[in-house]
Amino acid sequence: MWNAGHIEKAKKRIAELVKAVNYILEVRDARAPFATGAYEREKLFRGKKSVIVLNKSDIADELVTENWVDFYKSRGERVIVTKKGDRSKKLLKVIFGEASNVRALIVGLPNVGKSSFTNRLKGRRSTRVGAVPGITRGVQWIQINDNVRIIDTPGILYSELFSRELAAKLLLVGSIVVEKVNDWEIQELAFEILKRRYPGTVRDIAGDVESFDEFLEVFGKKRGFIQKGGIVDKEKASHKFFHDVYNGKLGRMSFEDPEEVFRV
Ligand SMILES: Nc1nc2c(ncn2[C@@H]2O[C@H](COP(=O)(O)OP(=O)(O)O)[C@@H](O)[C@H]2O)c(=O)[nH]1
Ligand SMILES: [Mg+2]
Repeated sequence: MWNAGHIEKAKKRIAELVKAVNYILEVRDARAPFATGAYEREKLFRGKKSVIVLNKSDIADELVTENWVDFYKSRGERVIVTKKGDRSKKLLKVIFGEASNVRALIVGLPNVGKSSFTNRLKGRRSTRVGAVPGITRGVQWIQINDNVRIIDTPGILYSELFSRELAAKLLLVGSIVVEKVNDWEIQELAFEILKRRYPGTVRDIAGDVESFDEFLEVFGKKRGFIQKGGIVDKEKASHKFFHDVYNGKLGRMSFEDPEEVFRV
């Protein structure tokens, strides 16, 4: 799904950046914290202080997010929850406390909200301040205040999507975009995961449907994705459906629980 050359390059780049920092802020999608964090983190982040940042909590199921927080805490991880609109000052306090000389790297999969989170931390006053020594061109520190500077990375990629379930969850949160998923079965599986957890939402949209195909028939008609001859354009309908899911337009949803993923 991702080009092997790109992945190797991205990994090298991150390894290089990790050397220049003393904190890693690992942004994940609160709706699927396992799926958006199941890369080789121990290897990548070796020995650095890391904080799991559960982003997009405004469109995740609140109780499920609480469960994830408890779960990570019970494993001795540091974890914070954030969303659109959170204020810089409060976030900085929660994340770094009184620590001095903070140099933090923001990492995570595509579309989990790394750039948004970086901007959120920045607030209004910060400025970009020169290159990071020894690092590939283009990377710059963002000075947040006297004590904190950060770097936003272009993002981690998986070298292997080790299960179909993982791919489906990444599709549900928009870390893999539907336009690039040619595998229809992954789309079907993603729909099944959503329907299993939120049958009421699916029923409200399309009534009692048995399959994704049937769902798209109703959804496509409702939203006007009709081709010549009155046939529903299922591809367009599917794209629209997944984009609505990414953006939380179907309501707050979470796609995995700690008990289910870790069988604890
Ligand atoms: N609802 C919601 N959307 C968010 C949040 N953070 C980011 N987004 C959206 O998620 C998409 C990807 O964000 P971006 O920062 O570009 O992700 P990046 O690829 O990890 O840098 C954008 O459409 C953002 O507006 C959040 O806390 N809540
Ligand atoms: Mg970005």
